Amino acid sequence: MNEDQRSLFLSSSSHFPPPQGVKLSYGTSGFRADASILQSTVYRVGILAALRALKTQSVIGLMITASHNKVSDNGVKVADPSGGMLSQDWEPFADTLANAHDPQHLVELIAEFVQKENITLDGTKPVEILLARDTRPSGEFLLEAAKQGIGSIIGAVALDMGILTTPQLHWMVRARNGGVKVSETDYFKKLSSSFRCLVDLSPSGTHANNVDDKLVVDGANGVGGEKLEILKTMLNGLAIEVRNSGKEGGVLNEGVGADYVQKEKVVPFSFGSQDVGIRCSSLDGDADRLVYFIVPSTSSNKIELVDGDKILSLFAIFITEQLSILNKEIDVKAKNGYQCHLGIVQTAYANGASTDYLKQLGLEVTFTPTGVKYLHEKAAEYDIGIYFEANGHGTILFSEQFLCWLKARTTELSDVAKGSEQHKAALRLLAVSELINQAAGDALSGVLMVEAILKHMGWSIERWNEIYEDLPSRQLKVKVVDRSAVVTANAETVAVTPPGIQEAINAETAKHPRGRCFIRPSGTEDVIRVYAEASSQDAADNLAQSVAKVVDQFLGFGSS
Ligand code: G16
Repeated sequence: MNEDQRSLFLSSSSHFPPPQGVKLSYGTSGFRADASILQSTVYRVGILAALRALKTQSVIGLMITASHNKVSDNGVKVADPSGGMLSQDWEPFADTLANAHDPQHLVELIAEFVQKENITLDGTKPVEILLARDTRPSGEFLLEAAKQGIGSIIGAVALDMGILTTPQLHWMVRARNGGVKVSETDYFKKLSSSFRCLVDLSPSGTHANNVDDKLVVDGANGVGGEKLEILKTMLNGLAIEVRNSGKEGGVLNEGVGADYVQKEKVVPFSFGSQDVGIRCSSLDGDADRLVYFIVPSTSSNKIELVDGDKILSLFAIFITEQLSILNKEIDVKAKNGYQCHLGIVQTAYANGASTDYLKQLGLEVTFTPTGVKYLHEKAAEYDIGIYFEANGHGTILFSEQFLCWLKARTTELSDVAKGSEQHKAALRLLAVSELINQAAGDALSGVLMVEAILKHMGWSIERWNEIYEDLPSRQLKVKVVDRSAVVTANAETVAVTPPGIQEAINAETAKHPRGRCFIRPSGTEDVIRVYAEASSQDAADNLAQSVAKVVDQFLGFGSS
């Protein structure tokens, strides 16, 4: 590192002293904490993103959001050249960088890393970093810190893309690295045109159940509601009403949003008896999660949740149907044939009934730890990989090889075969690959995908919800002294430490028919999460409560 670069670092980093007595870690989805202590972290992630761009000689993304967390929190994460999450082998460096105690230490760490990674810091090959933030008020000053971090690396240029959903930024990074300089308008155009294409390919006569009725969407008082208001004006054949768009003065994620709806299983603010019989859905604070729900015709505020597992199952049914139409007329062993490897990826949070259902469909199901960074990586191993977390994070990935084959099939077919069922199935799969965000789980593209499939099947939300019945479940969170004391294995189904805790969980679980329970440290909040499932709601509630007590005994504030 030359002297100019060194002194640039020293002077700019002195404006961003790290918070005292706090240890930050690049968790499930980047750094998250109270916004008031994040300036130095975001500044340092700006440096990290710039180094990543120089290393890969690609466009990198930096998103300022804390997604489902309360409005006083904020966070920051990096999008890699593929549009996916930051490569996991850079996470330890992110941690070290964020926790460096003074400018001198920071400069030494960077110099060492730059040398190890063979990164050239002479400005001869300039790179771009796309910046975006969600609607949190703290995003504004944190964005400035990110710009300063990027500006402290010679040759790194920050491009402020404004307020975006997290998946929009991931999508833009991916597209730009594919050589297309896209804008937000291109994103909306792509979604609306591929949705139209998919709907136009629906079998005639299947629209009856839902074509004329509307979808009501809870925007979590965040960026997703705002963007959906724009997108809906570009859609034909789908009426969307957005509530909790943030304009009505509601607070982000407070009594609203996908996380609230999924965890509490109650109606979000501004929903109620007027919504009985209507399809409802909920986005989270940065619009990368989506759940649907039904308001039952009772006086309680409970809902019937149609969660990420059901969305996954709906997608799997549709994709399987298209593949079987294709395969019916193709000899997969022939020269022009293709044996498409379809895989499903879930986490331990997946309701047991969903996994049973998917396996009954003959599908290959694998599990990873929580966090889209793990699911995405696994799903990318298939020709078509469908991944979803129960909380509504997920997407469908297509391999380049399979897409090339599909494109060739649609053009190769004789004029007679064009318009055949086989041709339509290939076109539908291509439309899905355009509509669904290949970079990250995206609630906006997810909504359109669900709506297009329901139209295709002629299904109401009730019919969709009936594909299987969820096992009753309960999630709780427990505040502990140090959440890192819990280390898990086997896709988070077993707690390896502290010693003895798994045996205590097993003993509680054994008391309940069809009981299943696990604990894990959250990567986005300072808590231990407890998930319990059992044959009745009371049993699931009791199991979760008793395991929360176990956690408190082992790790709570009175434990030491
Ligand atoms: C992030 C991750 C998700 C994960 C969620 C919950 O979501 O992107 O994959 O499921 O955190 O994480 P935890 O249970 O570790 O707190 P989001 O929507 O908050 O970005």
